[in-house]
Amino acid sequence: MDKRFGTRHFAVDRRVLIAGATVLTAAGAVPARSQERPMIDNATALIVVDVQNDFCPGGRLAVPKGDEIVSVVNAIARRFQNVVFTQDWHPEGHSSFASSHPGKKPFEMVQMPYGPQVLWPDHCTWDSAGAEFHEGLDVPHAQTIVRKGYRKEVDSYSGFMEADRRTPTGLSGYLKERGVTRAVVVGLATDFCVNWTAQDAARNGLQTFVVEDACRAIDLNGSLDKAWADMAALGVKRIKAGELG
Ligand code: VGL
Ligand code: ZN
Repeated sequence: MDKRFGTRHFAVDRRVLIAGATVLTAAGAVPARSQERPMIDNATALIVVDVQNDFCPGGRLAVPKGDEIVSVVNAIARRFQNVVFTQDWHPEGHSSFASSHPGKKPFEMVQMPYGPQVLWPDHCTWDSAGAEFHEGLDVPHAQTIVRKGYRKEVDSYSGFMEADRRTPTGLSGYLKERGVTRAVVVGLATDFCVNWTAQDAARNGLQTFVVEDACRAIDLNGSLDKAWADMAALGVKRIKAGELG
């Protein structure tokens, strides 16, 4: 091979430009079978947010069509070497539950010491079937599960930082220590936990993508439009699964 065009040149050639974003496929990666797409490079992590029974139809805080993402997530995840799951994980009587606030109903707001909080139906209580991952998820190579929302008095939509905005989960350090510089975020719900996780990924200096067809939203009072705008303001790129490269 011509020395001027070593592996570096080859790596650059494999970049795929998507709507101004650059998503990398691993340099020299060859798909296992010709119809499969190439592997995503090792510096990019897939963060699969809260694909749990309570957020799927039949669950206690069902996201409309939440289960439709499962096969999309499985297909995407097969191309990643680094996969992290987040898992919403609340004790009974969690302060984000309307049932913990006499006179309040689900989807009303309250003021918490850390700011406004939407009140939710009880969901994802540890030891409940609703907190388990959807049984169709098929990502055996996922390496880490970050649980969040386990402190009774503080919620955590983000996989990186609790709602008090002071208590990190450790995910940022985990990714940095492993040389991860880019994050692709999928899961439930687009306008809550995906949104906050993607925003925090960007704030932590990761180049961040949200795959919109691998997410579904709750959409409370315009929360979905606001989420996309807030993510865009932080440089988060909105892409479709077919655009991953
Ligand atoms: C979520 C509301 C409450 C989410 C979690 O995963 O988006 N939403 N807890
Ligand atoms: Zn929750």
